Amino acid sequence: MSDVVSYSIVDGIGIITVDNPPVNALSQAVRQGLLDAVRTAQSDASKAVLIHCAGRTFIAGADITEFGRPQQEPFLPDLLDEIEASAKPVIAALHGTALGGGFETALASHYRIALQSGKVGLPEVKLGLLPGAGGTQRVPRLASIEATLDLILSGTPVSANRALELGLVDKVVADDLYDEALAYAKQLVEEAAPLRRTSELDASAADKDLFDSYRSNQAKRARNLTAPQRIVDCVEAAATLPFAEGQRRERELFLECMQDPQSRAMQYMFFAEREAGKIIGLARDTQQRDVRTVGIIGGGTMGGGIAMCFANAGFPVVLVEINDEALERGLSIVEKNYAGSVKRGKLDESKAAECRALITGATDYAALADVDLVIEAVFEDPGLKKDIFARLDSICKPGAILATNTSYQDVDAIAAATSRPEDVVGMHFFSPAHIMKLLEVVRGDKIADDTLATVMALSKRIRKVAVISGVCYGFIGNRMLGGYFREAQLCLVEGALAESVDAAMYDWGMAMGPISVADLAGLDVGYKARQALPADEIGDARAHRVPDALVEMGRLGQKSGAGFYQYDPDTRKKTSDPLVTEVIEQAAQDLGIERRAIEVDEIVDRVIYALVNEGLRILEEGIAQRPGDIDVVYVYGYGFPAWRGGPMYYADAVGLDVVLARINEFRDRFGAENWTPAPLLEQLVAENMTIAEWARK
Ligand code: 3H9
Repeated sequence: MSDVVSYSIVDGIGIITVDNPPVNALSQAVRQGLLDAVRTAQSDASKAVLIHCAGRTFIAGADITEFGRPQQEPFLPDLLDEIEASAKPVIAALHGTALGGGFETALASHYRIALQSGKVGLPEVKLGLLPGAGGTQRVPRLASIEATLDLILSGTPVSANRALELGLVDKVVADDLYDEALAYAKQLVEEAAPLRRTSELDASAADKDLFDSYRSNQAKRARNLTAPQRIVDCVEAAATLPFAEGQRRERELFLECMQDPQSRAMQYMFFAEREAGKIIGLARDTQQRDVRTVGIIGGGTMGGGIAMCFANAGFPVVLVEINDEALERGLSIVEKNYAGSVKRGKLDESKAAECRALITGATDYAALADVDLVIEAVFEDPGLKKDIFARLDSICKPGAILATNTSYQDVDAIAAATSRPEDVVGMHFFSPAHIMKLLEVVRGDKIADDTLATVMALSKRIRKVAVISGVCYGFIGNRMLGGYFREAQLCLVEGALAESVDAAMYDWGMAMGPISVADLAGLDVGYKARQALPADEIGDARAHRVPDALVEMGRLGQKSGAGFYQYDPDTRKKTSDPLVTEVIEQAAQDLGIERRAIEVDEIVDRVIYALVNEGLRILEEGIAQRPGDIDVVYVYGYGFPAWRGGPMYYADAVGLDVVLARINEFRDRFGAENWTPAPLLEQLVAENMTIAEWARK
């Protein structure tokens, strides 16, 4: 029939097989193949039609690589209408992840059988889209309105068994999906089962208040996002209009999403995330080391969180601390975190107990002699870290990977403390490590290819999004953050208030304003780090004036109950503190700065363009492999809004000439020390090129 869709008749059943690796996405060729096969089946000897897929999954959705180009016929909604209109029963056999347009194909079939290990879902919202091939109209004809909205608005797939409970599939089997599906099809033929067309069923009912409450809830939870509101509109249309009219509404709103810059940014992020895992200069099939056991040095918040990441993925972990007391404290934090995960419904009790049992403790480095990977997670003291690596060198078995979880330090210098720098790598986790998705993998000068390839593959097993960074102070994320925080702090002394800087950035889309982030991280962390640095590396001293004054007043941030804000000891709810405004005003006076009103636009541009400018330097120096990697770091590690696509994508979207003009304006107003445009920015503007175009060269 075609390269990607084949058709044959087995035992009277027309078997359509989709075989379009890696995930059987609905490319034009697959859509055409499906249409041809369904049409053939209408007039041949088959009595029913079975759609199934080769490889690891049923169709995982529309082919996202085709988005943004003119769509070619057959269009998916038309194809699915034709499948549903088939005069012979159509059965979909689901395994792997039946997602998006793939699940919509199943919903347009008359019966659905699924493998127990399979999942179904409509993740379009994660791409800034809505299910555009009948998903918003057919799901509420099988499941309740609440279940429909929860499924589509979360974008999170559900298990086959849950789908059965919801009425979204008809039968779940433990294994042998193909044989079971064939038998099911034959049984339906024998029973002369009706053509159960989903579009002909009545949609579930719900009153207007329910839709409105979802709208207002989404306005808070999915702040600034347009797709969730359109999804509620579509499902309301399903509940109130005949199928064909609802479908028209879905089409209109789907096309609106497609035109929306938010969706383009989120599609870009989808591919940037996958691209980040690829190591430039290394073959995809580079040999990997076998990692089965893990040792972690340091049972603090970070070490405990890292231990959980590995235990959750099934690795036995030994946590090493300096004495019994510290070890007990570390293990009790792990215990508390697991209890929290159970309470929040993230893990069930037995799974949590299973994971917890994988973590053991020790107070002697001898426990690390046989592990395959050691991660050092002690506090940021370069001397201590080097001592630890020298000890590991003498204790660990040959071939063990030795990783440091430093956020700033020179990984090459740490590697040089061992006789095996090829085995040393940076693994910079973000706090809380068992929750945050990002992992910066730091590639030292002497690292072996198989060390790097192993760590990148491992990061996928522990469900992190890994990005490779070269060695520099702060790597990609924290290095860029320097300018971001500097400008936020300078805005304060020049005239803004903590609340107005936070509000400007939060409203722009950041998960949290920079001043609140500083309080959360602890103002003493930067204070101590600055004291360890030579004066010429501290940066603009005016920017540290207020946080340093607060630390010296004992206001360390959230953990001490006060920093830039006051925190309720029980709820951690923050309130403004007039005393902080006084500290800011005093700092301005001491610095001879006359405070002025600062517009929101100025706050946003200073803070974000500082990020962009440093990002361009990082690119130019080759610290990041590609602009998308920087974007992934910021979206997954620093709360940058995915719908703006990360700082590099954002700069291209604004226009590099606009960014350069504004940076030049800031240079003229505030001085070249903080505002010298990155050479790459000037070069790209001169050559009339975007960052994305430069990266493709
Ligand atoms: C939609 O369906 C719209 C409709 O409602 C309406 C239309 C009118 N297209 O993630 P992985 C590639 S919107 C093209 O590493 P995993 C991916 O780039 C769509 N390519 O594997 C990667 O390529 P490479 C709704 C796709 O096992 C390779 O496959 N569907 C697509 O960790 C492996 O991917 C979704 O949003 C695609 N749809 O996870 C599902 N999907 O190797 C999106 C994947 O060159 N996909 N690729 O880097 C996923 O969630 C995961 O990929 C999946 C597998 C769970 C399927």
